[in-house]
Amino acid sequence: MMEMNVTEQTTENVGGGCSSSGCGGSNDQLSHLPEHIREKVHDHPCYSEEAHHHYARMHVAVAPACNIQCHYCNRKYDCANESRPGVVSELLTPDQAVKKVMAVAANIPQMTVLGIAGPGDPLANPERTFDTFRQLTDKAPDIKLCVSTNGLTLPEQVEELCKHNIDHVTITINCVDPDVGARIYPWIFWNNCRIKGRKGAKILIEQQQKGLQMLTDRGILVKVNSVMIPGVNDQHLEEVSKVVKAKGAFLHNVMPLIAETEHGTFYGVMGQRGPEYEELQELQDKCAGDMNMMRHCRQCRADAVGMLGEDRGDEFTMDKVEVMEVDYEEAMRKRADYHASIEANRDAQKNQTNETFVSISSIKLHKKKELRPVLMAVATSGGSVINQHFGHAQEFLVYEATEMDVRFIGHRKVDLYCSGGDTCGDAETTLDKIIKTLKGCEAVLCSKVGYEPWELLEEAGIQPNGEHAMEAIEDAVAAVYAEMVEAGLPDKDKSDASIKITA
Ligand code: CLF
Ligand code: SF4
Repeated sequence: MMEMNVTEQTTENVGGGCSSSGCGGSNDQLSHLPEHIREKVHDHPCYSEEAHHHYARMHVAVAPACNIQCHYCNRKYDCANESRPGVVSELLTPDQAVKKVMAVAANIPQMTVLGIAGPGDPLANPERTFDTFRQLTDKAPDIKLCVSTNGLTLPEQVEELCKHNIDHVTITINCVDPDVGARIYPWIFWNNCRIKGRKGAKILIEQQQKGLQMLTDRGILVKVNSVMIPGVNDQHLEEVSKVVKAKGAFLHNVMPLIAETEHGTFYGVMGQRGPEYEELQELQDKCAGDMNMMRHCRQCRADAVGMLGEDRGDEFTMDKVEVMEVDYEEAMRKRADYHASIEANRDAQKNQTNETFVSISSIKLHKKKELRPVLMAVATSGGSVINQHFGHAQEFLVYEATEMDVRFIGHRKVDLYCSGGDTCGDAETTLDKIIKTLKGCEAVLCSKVGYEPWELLEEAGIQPNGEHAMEAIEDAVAAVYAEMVEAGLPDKDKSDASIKITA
């Protein structure tokens, strides 16, 4: 059996110095990590791409204030460092946040992580943030705690973070050059003064780098988020990747800028564009030479609840939470059982043998032809399997298959094609948009697909495929690739237009 690499790679880089290594040998992307690091990331949906198919996170919006201004942020929207623009439904006190976390953890058994990520900067609201963490450490000891910050006050708060047993910290680092920073941050608030332009950016960068080093020195896993802003920092982020890797960051998450006029941000109003899918992937691939990349980020809201890519916040508004009766100890026992069953499933998936790549290689030898990669879209509602109807998908995961491996490269959001009832509303327009969003993909794998979309997808050069329902995603993508190779891969249409990433 030929070994296959699946999904993104991770590194062993805690406490300074990290070495990129592949994950060949099995589809366990964490297998090369030391045990204590594996334990930390194994069920964290952001730090492990594979885990995000199985486990959920939630955010509590307890941190309203911010100490810097980013050109991509408007205060009435969520912090764009960790969320797509959209108002936070409810700002919570720490007591309310704790109640909500316990209610969610009792009702969503997949939940493993509580993050504080806004709507402002958590460390600019230290009392509210640390009060929430303090209470949760005591009342919900099985939940991992996670925080995301712009890093301005990080060095002064590292000791406090350590006290709360916080293993995962995200710092948003968009630049390591103050001249670039001056084009992203108009001002920072520092020592009771507003400091503008390059001078402010320089302080911010120094604080971020110092905080990063302090965290990695203490064995805390640090993820670095960077917003890719074409024409501003896109050429600079490779350098950022190198610098943060050298300081021991665990993962780099390059996210697309989302800037729309209606968000009222500086960039939105000024018409600053976000990157195309291809531009984002190209930059992520370049950075991956130096660093392990996160590609499954959903830029979630500061009050998001559920699996990445879904938002169950409406089920847990405070008026509903207040009347929920929660026996947390009982819920914890049930969750432990549920997690054991998830792990049994994960183990079963890992143990599946895969002969596909052997067969691809023999076809290649036989045909003596270089094989090009193929992008495929997948509809899934979780569990690492193909289990969603085409018409029910609100996002598609995109995988790249080559003769050697299958790797996850990102997700694309779409409008729901089928919203129930006898008709599918404005289905034609919606389908047009979906097809446009899937451009570049040559197949779409789902549990089922209706006759109408089937025809139009085929016409657009995207082969619908419902034959691999309930199969593991990577195995199914590999199998479809083998079929395409066997049938003779057509030359790629070079005319694929770029598609803009939108919220
Ligand atoms: Fe939240 Fe962030 Fe922790 Fe995850 S999100 S604080 S590390 S628990 Fe995750 Fe959401 Fe992307 Fe953030 S998908 S926006 S990376
Ligand atoms: Fe907005 Fe977050 Fe930037 Fe603060 S750090 S300005 S909340 S995006």
